[in-house]
Amino acid sequence: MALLTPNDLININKQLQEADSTVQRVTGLDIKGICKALYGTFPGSEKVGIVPVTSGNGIIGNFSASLNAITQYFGFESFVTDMLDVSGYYEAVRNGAEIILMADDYTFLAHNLKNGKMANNQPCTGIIYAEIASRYLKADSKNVLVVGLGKVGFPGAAHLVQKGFRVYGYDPDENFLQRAVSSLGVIPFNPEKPKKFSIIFEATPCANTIPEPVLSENCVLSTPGIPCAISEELRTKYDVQLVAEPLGIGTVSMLYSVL
Ligand code: NAD
Ligand code: 2YJ
Ligand code: MG
Repeated sequence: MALLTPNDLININKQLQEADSTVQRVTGLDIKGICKALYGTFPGSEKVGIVPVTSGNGIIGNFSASLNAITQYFGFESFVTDMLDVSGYYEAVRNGAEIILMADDYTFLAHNLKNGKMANNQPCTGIIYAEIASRYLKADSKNVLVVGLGKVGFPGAAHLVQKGFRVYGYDPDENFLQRAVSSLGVIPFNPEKPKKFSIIFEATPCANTIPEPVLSENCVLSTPGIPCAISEELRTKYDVQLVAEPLGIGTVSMLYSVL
């Protein structure tokens, strides 16, 4: 289980602003516009309570503060509880939180206490990064390459299949690849026989996962994976439109999905 580090979250507002302008350039919509199109919802005056959780590997420096900055960037009212864990949850509800955000080492959830809806970060992240990729205004075809078919990649691949894309998938774990082939109809991608793509969605915990021969000039690489899937050298060489941000895009996808 890859954990975020405080370093990933440095300057989260700047990272969000940059991601927002890339999303706008790539799709014609900003991140809020993508969320509205995806879920058909938009925020009213929901108050978000963020509860720091100490279990397992414990508090991640910058995590709760970053969630607070992210929720406010997207127009929600929010606060971080002073207390932790169960006492923090109690504090959040007593202080009028309508949506709870909290994470341990396995699950990062959003729970809307008013309507009962609950979201998990992994599928919500996969779906929104896939949605952004699918909206590339200069895409040359309906072909998409999905690299990594785990907890984030699989739901993203499913979303692309559902939207009518021809989805090529790659995962070195044969079981994960076969699951996507048999249950989604994903076409297994063979890195030995590469072809070029203008849309790539990546979700792995590894660096340098995109083989150079699949990159086409000015392609979109939409990737929540940490560390980044592509070197700065390759990004520049192919003028890749890179959508990559460590926490905010997935979080706002969770929030809109529970409205
Ligand atoms: P996971 O372990 O469930 O899945 C990762 C998959 O990638 C596995 O199936 C693995 O076999 C595959 N993989 C490994 N190396 C590969 C390679 N070279 N090529 C292709 N596939 C490869 O992990 P996950 O929960 O799906 O998370 C994926 C990444 O996304 C992690 O780095 C995680 O931290 C990150 N993440 C980011 C955000 C965000 O908001 N940016 C949100 C959630 C998760
Ligand atoms: O409250 C805190 O500071 C910590 N308990 C946050 C833990 C955050 N958890 C993760 O980063 C895990 N990878 C689980 C979330 C999966 C989505 N990336
Ligand atoms: Mg994100």
